[in-house]
Amino acid sequence: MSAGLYSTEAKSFDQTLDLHKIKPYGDTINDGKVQLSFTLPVQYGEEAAEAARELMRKMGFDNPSVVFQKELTPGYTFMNCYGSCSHTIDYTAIHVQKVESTTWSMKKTDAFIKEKIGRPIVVLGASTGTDAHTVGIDAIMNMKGYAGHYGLERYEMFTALNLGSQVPNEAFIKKAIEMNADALLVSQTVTQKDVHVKNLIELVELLEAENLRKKIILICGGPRISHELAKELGYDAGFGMSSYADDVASFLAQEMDRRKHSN
Ligand code: B12
Repeated sequence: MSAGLYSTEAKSFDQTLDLHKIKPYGDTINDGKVQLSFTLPVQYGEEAAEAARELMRKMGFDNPSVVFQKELTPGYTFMNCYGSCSHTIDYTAIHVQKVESTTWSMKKTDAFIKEKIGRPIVVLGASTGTDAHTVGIDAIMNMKGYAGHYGLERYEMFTALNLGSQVPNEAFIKKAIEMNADALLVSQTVTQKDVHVKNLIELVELLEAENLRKKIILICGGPRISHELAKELGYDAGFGMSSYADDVASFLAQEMDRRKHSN
């Protein structure tokens, strides 16, 4: 949502919004209301609730309250809390590194590839390393698509193969060479102990060792992937939550065309 759109809509019912000082709201603009859930490694009870409120005060919340608590297992208590955030953000100073492409419809992307590239783009996808999550990469590649967006397998001008999950980086590269892939799509969902970073970096290093890195468009995605992180790790683009095949397909088509002109 753009700052302009938000300010117009919000100001139409509340005149107190200052984009230099925004904060969350629940009922009235600027009330700061936030709902927070967490688990404390202590016994369920009044002391646990007070500890949660104390923690929220330290986090910068006024009027903290615990509205629900439940023992998960002896010695662990889950809490739902409300509080009013005392901090504000200057929204006008926010700058985010974003994928440079325009998202088109499947029809438009197919037509563009036909005209500008003249052959189908070959794409391989996988969840790599130990990552067993398949739904994200399926959402991007599957013929049936996801949330009303057809996956790459549905496109006329993509040859798309999804290798599934827990694919070792070496096997991924072997298949890429075999298929003469134009692009690799990596999905990483589990981020515990930064395992995603390790897997993603390892793939870049292996591609470099094979002298393939520059020949392949390398994309990663997942709920905790940002374009900024992807670039930092040596990828061409990164796609996070709520990204669809349309976004990736458009980027690939436009990037292939850009590369054609820069070579
Ligand atoms: C289903 C699920 C599982 C299933 C997976 C089954 C399967 N076949 O996929 C099972 C039970 C196997 C599982 C196991 C585990 N899971 Co799990 N799992 C989930 C769950 C509930 C849903 C994930 C999902 O399918 N999301 C739906 C898809 C569509 O969303 P998405 O992946 O974000 O994909 C979108 C974007 O991110 C993006 N995208 C994703 N990939 C790509 C790739 C490219 C190239 C592009 C362009 C875009 C893109 O596009 C997609 C569409 O918009 C989440 C919690 C949640 N509600 O999200 C936890 C969750 C992901 N799991 C988690 C964990 C910890 C695990 C385990 C480690 C648990 C354990 N201790 O054993 C194991 C790990 C197993 C392993 N080796 O990987 C954590 C991860 C926390 C973290 N930050 O690391 C989560 C967040 C749960 C939690 N709150 O703790 N899990």
